[in-house]
Amino acid sequence: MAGPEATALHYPALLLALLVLGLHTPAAGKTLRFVNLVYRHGDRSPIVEYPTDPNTEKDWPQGFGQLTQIGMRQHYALGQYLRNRYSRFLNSSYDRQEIYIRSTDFDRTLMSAESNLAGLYPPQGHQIFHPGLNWQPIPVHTVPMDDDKMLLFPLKNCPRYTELITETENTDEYKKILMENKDFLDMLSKVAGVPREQLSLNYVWSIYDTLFCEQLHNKTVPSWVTPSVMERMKTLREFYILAHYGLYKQREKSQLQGGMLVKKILQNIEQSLNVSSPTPKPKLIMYSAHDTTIVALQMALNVYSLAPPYASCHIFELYLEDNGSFTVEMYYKNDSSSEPHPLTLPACTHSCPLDRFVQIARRVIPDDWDKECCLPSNHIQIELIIGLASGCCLVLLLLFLTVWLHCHGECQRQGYQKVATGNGDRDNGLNLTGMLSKEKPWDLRVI
Ligand code: PT3
Repeated sequence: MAGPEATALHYPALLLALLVLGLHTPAAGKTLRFVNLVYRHGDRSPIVEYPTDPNTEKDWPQGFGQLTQIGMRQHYALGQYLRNRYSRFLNSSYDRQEIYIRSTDFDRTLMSAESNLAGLYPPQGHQIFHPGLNWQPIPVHTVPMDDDKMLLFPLKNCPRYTELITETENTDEYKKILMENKDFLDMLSKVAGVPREQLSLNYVWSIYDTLFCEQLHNKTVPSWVTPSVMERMKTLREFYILAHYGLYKQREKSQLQGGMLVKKILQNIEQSLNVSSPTPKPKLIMYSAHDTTIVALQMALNVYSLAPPYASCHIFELYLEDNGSFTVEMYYKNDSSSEPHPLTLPACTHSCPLDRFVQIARRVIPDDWDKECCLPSNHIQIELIIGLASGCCLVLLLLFLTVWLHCHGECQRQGYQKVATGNGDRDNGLNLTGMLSKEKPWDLRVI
């Protein structure tokens, strides 16, 4: 879904826009110019059950992987918080040109975005379309899961990334963690009913996640699920996340993962500064996604701390400073009851000059994702097809010539000769018409 998002990242254009805007803006204190949010969906039901799970999908009102009412309330509250935070920045009533929302194509993320918007844009005056209904429809855009190269992490079909994970799993640090947790994993494999060889750290995360959801919703859990077992699985989940987005060759992993989202966010910032474009640009872009989206983003920016809780929200704010320069500030709201924490990009200040922000963030942006993932690009595929086709033609031609030369030599050695039919046949480039006009079409002569 392109919407207002289909621009390339043109750094010279961005710098020119900075210059023009900077020169023409009167000094009037710091003003907020653009906001980009990335949030995790709210509380959900488990995604899967583990083999010995006493609970099943039927125990959840809407089945697995669905936003719960707790999740809806979390996002409604976040929407209200955003209404309050941006009360002077956004129009008090919904204006379709000032906001753009994109979600991954999951029920829970789409519904989280809708709950959030219910809190952010309760209808005002003429926007109330049904008396007593304090809600209005607002578009939430998405793309099919298989096409989502921006919000759905880890991004698939990237052989180099798969290779990096294998390399990570072969590091001493990774092996040490597995060694140190061997007895625990043996025990977990038995109680959870998962064959030991299948119990990867990803599987541990999945069991932990299911139990976390079940406990939060007061479902029965087996007696082996003690606080210390939960704590141990939580630590292993953190390690798994670290191993997938950091730990080893973090910059390269980021270029293949979170860098794609960083690129999009820089494009959005650039677009918000594009004064020459006649089309109105959104002041707020929000992305509704997953824990892994926030992890990939924060790892790429080197500001990651812990696995993101439900409805946690990473905030980018672009400010025009009173001296005409632009700065970017990042915040992380990971607790509904407290204000967002300021985040500081390493090697910059919390209020980071835009050009410095771009300079640092660019390091994790892939030049050509397909190429860096070692997937043949379309261009290479076409070249390969043309090369193969030419090669085949050449081989056929050589084969034909060889056979022809062989036959020709053989005929001459054996004293056979093709003769003309008398109706204009040509042989060896000689016109034999008339010479043998009274002969049978093929005549055998001894030379
Ligand atoms: O709970 O945030 C989460 C998970 O990411 C969940 O939404 C999930 O399983 N996503 C799978 C695709 C990223």
